[in-house]
Amino acid sequence: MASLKGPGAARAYDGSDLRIGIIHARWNSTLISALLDGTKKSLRAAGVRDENIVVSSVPGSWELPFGVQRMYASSQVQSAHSSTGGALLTSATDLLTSSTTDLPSNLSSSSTKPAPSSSTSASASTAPFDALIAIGVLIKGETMHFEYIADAVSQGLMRVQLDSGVPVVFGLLTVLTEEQGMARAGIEGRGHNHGEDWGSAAVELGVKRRGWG
Ligand code: DLZ
Repeated sequence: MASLKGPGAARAYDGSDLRIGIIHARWNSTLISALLDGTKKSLRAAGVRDENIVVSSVPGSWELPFGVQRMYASSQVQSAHSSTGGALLTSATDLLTSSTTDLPSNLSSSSTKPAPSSSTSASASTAPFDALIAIGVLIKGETMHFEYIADAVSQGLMRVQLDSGVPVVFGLLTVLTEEQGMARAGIEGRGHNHGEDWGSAAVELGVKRRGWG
């Protein structure tokens, strides 16, 4: 059925051999937690294995472009280490491929199995990420802060994906009120959880990146 809003129908993409990195800001953590859950739900529905979903966090949305860039670079280093049989990881690699959300335990998803690092799990992929998802929530305040951050983060994320050639899904909500954020995070049965669209976009782009057509 045609839809006015949203990404519309797409064929189902198989994410079973994809490795996906998620990096989220910790500001507005209730909304972030719901969006993260929605994202993981759709990744799993597309077949992405829990051990191949790596989640890390940064303080606020401003830090997302840097976090995404380093997370991807770290995965390349990690991949090179494992392909040469090296077990050593740099501290930066360890830090940025952390498998926990850093959200307080009451906000992070209890159903999420921590994704083990490649050196501790036989089944976890050690390949560089096929796609990354940057999640943040900016709520407009009384100053120009919102505009500056929203613009810089949007441009930064676009730059990372074009410079690196790895898709970076834009999971940045820019809302005027908390209410709007709740509707877009599907909280309390309201609206639609946009995280689900972000997970699907990551799988589609991760697959297409390997070969378009
Ligand atoms: C400072 C700030 C403000 C006021 N609002 C938000 C917000 O709504 N969402 C968000 O993700 N981050 C916010 N931040 C934090 C900045 O993104 C950043 O973490 C700090 O300025 C430190 O660089």
